[in-house]
Amino acid sequence: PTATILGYPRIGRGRELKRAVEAHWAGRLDADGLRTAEAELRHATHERLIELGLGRDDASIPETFALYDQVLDAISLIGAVPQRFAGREGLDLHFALARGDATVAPLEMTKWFDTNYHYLVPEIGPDTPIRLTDRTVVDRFAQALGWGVTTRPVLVGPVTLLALAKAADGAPAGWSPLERLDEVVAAYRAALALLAEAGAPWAQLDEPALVSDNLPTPRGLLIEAAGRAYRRLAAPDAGPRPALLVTTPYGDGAAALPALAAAGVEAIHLDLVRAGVPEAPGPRALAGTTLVGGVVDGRNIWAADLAEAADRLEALRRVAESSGASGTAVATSTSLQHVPHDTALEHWDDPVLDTALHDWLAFADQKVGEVTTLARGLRAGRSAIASEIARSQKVLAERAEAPGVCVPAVRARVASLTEADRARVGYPVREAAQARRLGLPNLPTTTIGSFPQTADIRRARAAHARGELDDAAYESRIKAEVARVIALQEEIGLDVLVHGEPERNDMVQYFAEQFAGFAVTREGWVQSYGSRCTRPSILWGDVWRPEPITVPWTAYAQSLTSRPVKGMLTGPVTIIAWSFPREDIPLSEVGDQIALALRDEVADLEDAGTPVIQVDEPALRELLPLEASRHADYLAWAVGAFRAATAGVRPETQIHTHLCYSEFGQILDAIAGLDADVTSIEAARSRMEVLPELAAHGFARGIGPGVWDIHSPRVPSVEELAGLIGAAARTVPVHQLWVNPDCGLKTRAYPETEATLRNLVQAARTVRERIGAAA
Ligand code: THG
Ligand code: ZN
Repeated sequence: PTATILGYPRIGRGRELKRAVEAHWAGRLDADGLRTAEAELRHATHERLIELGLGRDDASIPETFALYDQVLDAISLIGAVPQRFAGREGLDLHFALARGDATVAPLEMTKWFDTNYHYLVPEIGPDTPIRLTDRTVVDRFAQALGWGVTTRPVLVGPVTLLALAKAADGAPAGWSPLERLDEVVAAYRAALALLAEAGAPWAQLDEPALVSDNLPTPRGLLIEAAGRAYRRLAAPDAGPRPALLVTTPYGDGAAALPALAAAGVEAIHLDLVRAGVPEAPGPRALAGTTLVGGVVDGRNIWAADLAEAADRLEALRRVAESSGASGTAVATSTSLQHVPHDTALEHWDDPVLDTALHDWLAFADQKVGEVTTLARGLRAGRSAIASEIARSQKVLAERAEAPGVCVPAVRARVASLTEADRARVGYPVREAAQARRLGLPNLPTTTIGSFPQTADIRRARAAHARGELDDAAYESRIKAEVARVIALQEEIGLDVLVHGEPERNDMVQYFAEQFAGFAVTREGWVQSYGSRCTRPSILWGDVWRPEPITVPWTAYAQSLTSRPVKGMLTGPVTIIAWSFPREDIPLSEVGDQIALALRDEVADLEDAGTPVIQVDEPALRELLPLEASRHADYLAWAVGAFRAATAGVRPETQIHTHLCYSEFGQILDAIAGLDADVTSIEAARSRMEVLPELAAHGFARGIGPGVWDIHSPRVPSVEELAGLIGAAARTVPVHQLWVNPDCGLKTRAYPETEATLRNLVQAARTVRERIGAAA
């Protein structure tokens, strides 16, 4: 293929996948029905991609469908199922791995590289079975061939699969899943043989691990492992196989290029959005290999600068030619799974959407068009796409001049930020002032912020958005919900209460709707994990806060109770990470703009009498650049922005933050640097692995390791929770410890939420008594 994409959204233009799998889970759609829905969705996707210009017969259409997650599909492919799932099979096994069931905990879930997509973490030990046990990838190929489309099957590559795996329980200390590479490669080799037999001319193996310094195994060793793995996968004497395209999305794959080329794979993809065109590796170094230039951004929604992309492709072609490569092709930098389907699905007549924005954007379908345009330019010369390039230049020029893109007052305020604006008085002073003001017991209990979003509340919000419910009626509906949630928390006996966030759709979109500089979409869904989606906001202009956002709800909640109510905000890094940010100014500057808008909100909350304010940064780790050389710069601006948002408060105002998605190891300094008085973190699924690290790091402020894994409806018992709290209390001084769930409760239902919170409060009391008795 000369024009291709690494992957396409699988959720469906109308979120058909979400509806089908959720209907299956609810017992409303049987396994055959789900298979039929899958087939319809894949078939529609293939036809759409052909309509957009990809070839029907040349393997340029990638098959990246997965019912839940592409890593889960790779785990299934090689049969690497942990022992605790024994006795399950088929779709029941598949979804038990993903979501757990009545008796078994699911695989851990974490972020895919530096994206907001979550994958399931393979658990691999010395005894984990590994052999080809699943034909799904072959069946999907054969089915599409039956429809008359020659697809390119896509698999998570063997090195990436193992690099992302965690050692299974019971594995010896220091054991690495990569020790099983030979067996995994053998399973992949068997899968490739079946694909060849089914007639697949190409297969794609995604190896983003080869661009990351953020994995447990050093990158150099991963590249070496890839050299070995692909020598065996590509070996000419090992029987028939498809030609192999190995991709290196999300970062700079240049270091892996020589090893992959020497292994004999037929095509190598480089992400030329995140990295520059590599140096030519040597006169014959790429013989027999096609270089695939990922020049169209798969992560962002801005229309490409076609002139710049064409320059890059021409530079790549020179590298290819001087290294004896067999060709140059055009692709996206990453899978398009990170962007919505199609700008045409938006309601551009909607008064809240600035129609000018339409021209600035490219969602997945528009990006396919960009790829085919650039491929035409590469083939026939730049003059063949002159009109497309001219249009792209015109849009970029218009965008630069559009009102709101540069707001001088915002620029000036950011420029005048000083170090003093980012600093509070020392923690001991704050701790004493806060203890006096709040009067909390040891092991104070709280929640992360959101309470379950009932269907009724969702309906009210939707009706209000459509204008069918007037402001007054909406406000009283939300107030009633806040009052209910406050009363419930008082009755359960929690110490620091929240208003429950019934007015929020999403913790980023809610703020994006109120800040200047953002647009939100109605149909721009992107898969977050499994059937869950978000609609990332579009951060296109300078950011500022026209008026207070959360203050009325928080103040109302506080008026109902004598216990402290925590105000809830989303931090600058998370707002950036879960939006599609502008790229015409540095992210550090965008971060400070958002920080100052939040600083205004924090000041107003404080003035309204809010004693505790939480600024969530769950995405702090997510935006950590994959290259170690870029960590320090990122962490400096990320921490600086958080501090600019929060450091304006008085000592007696307690600042909380919340982080999730574990793997805090590399950012412990930054967590301490946030200087929050209390930090709650996800810890239940990883069984508190982070606590010893934090303790060893000398972390001296409040810490709330999550004791309830909110990703599952399972209700932990008082004893189980008390055990976790007790374990935490052996690692961290009791006066620092808080007791809370892992994350917000908005995806949970009330029955398990109430039951667990009661157990959690009881468990905290039990441990307080035990500790009191021991003291
Ligand atoms: N907001 C955004 N990104 C996120 C989260 C978030 N990324 C990480 C994490 N939280 C992902 N978690 C979820 C949890 C629930 C849902 C999506 C991501 C969810 N989505 C609804 C659905 O798919 O039905 C739609 C929500 C809506 O109506 O807006 O439940 O919190 N940006
Ligand atoms: Zn969380």
